Amino acid sequence: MLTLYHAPQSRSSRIVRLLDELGVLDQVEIRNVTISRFDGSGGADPANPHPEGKVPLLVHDGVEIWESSAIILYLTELFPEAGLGRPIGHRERGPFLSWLAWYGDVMEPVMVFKISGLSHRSLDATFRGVAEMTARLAGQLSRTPYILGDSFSAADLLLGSTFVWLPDATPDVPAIRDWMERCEARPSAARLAAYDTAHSAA
Ligand SMILES: N[C@@H](CCC(=O)N[C@@H](CS)C(=O)NCC(=O)O)C(=O)O
Repeated sequence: MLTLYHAPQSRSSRIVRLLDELGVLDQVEIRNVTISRFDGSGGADPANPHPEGKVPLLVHDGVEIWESSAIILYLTELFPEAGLGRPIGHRERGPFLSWLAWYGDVMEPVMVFKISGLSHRSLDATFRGVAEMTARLAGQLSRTPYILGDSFSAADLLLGSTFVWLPDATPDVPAIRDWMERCEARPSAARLAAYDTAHSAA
């Protein structure tokens, strides 16, 4: 039994999209919950078992899995048929794990500091900044159409979700813009937007 705790238009949206890409939406119960939003609206939902009141949270047979990259790894391994993860032994396994971790350890902090207008020597020393993050992405995407190589993976879905969330922050770099266009042309992007719109209104 799989349950995803989800708040429309939030970081859990990318997990709904992943479930769609994996073709398993019918195997997961999606429970919509409220969360505290940046603008002060909303609030933690007593129906959400996440210890910090956050989403996404996946519960599998009573066991909680939290943090987007962990949930993505878990689901791509549970449902390998769609080929969105990279199994042990695959030559893209290492880069797959690395990009998932890089998202949470570098990309997201850098973006949050940027939109918060924060800058400090120790932040720069630890995470670098938007220029370095952009160069890292562009370096890969100027060599391959997707982050791991020739085919779309859950790493593209996770990294790209940053610029779905913050379209104006999409770097003006052709390799990155073309990659986002390729990722967002996938039917799952429009289906997620429709899903979240329908459930936001509810
Ligand atoms: N690093 C976590 C971040 C989760 C997170 O902060 N989610 C936001 C939604 S966009 C949330 O639940 N915020 C409510 C809160 O912080 O109370 C992940 O990617 O899963």
